[in-house]
Amino acid sequence: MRKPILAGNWKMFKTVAQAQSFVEHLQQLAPNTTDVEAVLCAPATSLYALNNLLAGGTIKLAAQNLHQAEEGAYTGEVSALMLKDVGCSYVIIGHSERRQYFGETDDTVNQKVHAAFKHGLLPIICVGEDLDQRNQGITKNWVEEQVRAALANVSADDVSRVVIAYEPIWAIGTGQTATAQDAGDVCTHIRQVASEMYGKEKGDLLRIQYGGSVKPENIAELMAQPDIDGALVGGASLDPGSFAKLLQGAL
Ligand code: G2H
Repeated sequence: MRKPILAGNWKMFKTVAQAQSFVEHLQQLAPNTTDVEAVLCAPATSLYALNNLLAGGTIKLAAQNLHQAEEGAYTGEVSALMLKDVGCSYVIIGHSERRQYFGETDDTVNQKVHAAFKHGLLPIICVGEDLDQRNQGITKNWVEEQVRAALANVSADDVSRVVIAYEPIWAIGTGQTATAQDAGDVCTHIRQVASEMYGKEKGDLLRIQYGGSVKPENIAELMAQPDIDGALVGGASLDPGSFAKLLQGAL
């Protein structure tokens, strides 16, 4: 019922030439993947070139951030309209690195979600607890608050097109992964929250990814959890061979 979605978050890696070379390799290794939605979240500098390479194929393009304003004097920022203009289908919003290093809050995340929808971009909204919160046993409450805030005033029509990425901060880039069961439990809770907010039918349509040190060796176990519909992958998405294996594992 829900199509799996595998997104590679390249973060601040790859020049345009490196990004193009990745796509050319991936297209040879995994041509026309249709059973899993493949998404590449590239740095803004590579989006235009990648859009030309990806034209007519099944791999979707995503940005890693956007600014919530329509346009204006925001030096260094990129708007939803600009991202749509260079061929993005998705945009990551509220990644923990943005929240941690760039002061993003639940409120700016919500504003960005609305800006994305206004221009036909689909948001991949990141939520997750840090180690302290996990040790305090407040993971589910924390994540629930983030989800409710991110979805404030999002319509029932739009919510079925949202992707939520559950990324426990302590598992990001550390090699530590939440156990599949733990990750699955939090994702089940996220679906329950969405169902409470929008009704079970809409909650059942919401796609939920797990992120945090996902690699070819552990993706199948994570995907076996009933409420995990895909993964947001950082380090292991940088190599086309590894990304192709992740696509296989996400089936
Ligand atoms: C979490 C993840 C990608 P990694 O940031 O969003 O990165 O897979 O390197 O832990």
